[in-house]
Amino acid sequence: MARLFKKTSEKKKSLWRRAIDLAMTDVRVLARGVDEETLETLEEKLLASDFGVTATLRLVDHVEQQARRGKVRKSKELREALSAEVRRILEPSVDAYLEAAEAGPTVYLIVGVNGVGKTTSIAKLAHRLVQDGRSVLVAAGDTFRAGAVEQLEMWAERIGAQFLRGQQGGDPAAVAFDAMEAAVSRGVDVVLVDTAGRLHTNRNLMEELRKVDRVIRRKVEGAPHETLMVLDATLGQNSLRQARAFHEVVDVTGVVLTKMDSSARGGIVVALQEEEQLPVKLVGVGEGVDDMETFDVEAFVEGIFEDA
Ligand SMILES: Nc1nc2c(ncn2[C@@H]2O[C@H](COP(=O)(O)OP(=O)(O)OP(=O)(O)O)[C@@H](O)[C@H]2O)c(=O)[nH]1
Ligand SMILES: [Mg+2]
Repeated sequence: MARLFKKTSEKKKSLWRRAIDLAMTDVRVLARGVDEETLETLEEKLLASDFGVTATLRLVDHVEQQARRGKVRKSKELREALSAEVRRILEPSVDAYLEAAEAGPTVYLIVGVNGVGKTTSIAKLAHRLVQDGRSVLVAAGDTFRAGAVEQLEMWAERIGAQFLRGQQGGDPAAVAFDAMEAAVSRGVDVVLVDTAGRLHTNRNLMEELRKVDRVIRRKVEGAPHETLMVLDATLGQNSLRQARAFHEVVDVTGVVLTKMDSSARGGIVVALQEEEQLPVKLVGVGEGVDDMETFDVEAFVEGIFEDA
């Protein structure tokens, strides 16, 4: 499959350095290796930085084993052991840019709970694609929240994207249907389908999402080329539960991690890959249309494990 999106070349290490406190000033190494207390501190720090239980145990285990083999004797070596294992966890993310159609429109479906930044992320993505010279259609599939259609329309106008209106209170699957028809007949390059925020615990709304997805699949071969789950990085481990629930309903292919400009902890990137096999593909770093980065494994690893 073709790829639509180039990675940002500039490494944004600083983004991740602010987000994770892994400064291990108190690494104590005994003759046998790293001592218990250091391992406990490490475990606490990883959990506090949102690495999640599974990845945390894997990382602490790895450090312990390396220490037993005499490979971790100093703070620097501990960091090296950790970063090597995080790199292994994030290996599937190294090439994780956005997939695109070989022919015909590329369709991205954007999903997530309320207020995480779906509509803003669509605006950012559309902006980037328009700047790249693509024709972009944004479809207002959030027919639920008052003002949602207008919010997206305003973004579309500012960015120079085509806009497909949904009827407030109407069927979002009908919007998806119209959007697919319009995209094919107009020869649009990329369609971005907005959806209403929904709690993953609401079965009716999750069913509705399934229907939107089904319509897209039926209308355009190979679509949706990406189903992007938008997650608010400040919500920590809650995001994992959200991702799991959405993944059961639609085939989530990647994550847009928003609000990394705030006090969020970036370990969630590792938790998502390790526990949900979900790569983070894009990172939101503000409210403006330019405030989005592609996720770069190397910048992430260097950022979090750099000497404090
Ligand atoms: N600081 C910061 N704010 C963001 C980011 N992304 C979105 N926001 C803000 O988060 C709020 C919600 O954004 P929306 O894009 O409307 O979120 P949504 O998921 O579409 O919300 P609903 O449609 O109501 O479910 C807005 O105030 C955005 O400006 C980000 O990366 N950083
Ligand atoms: Mg929205």
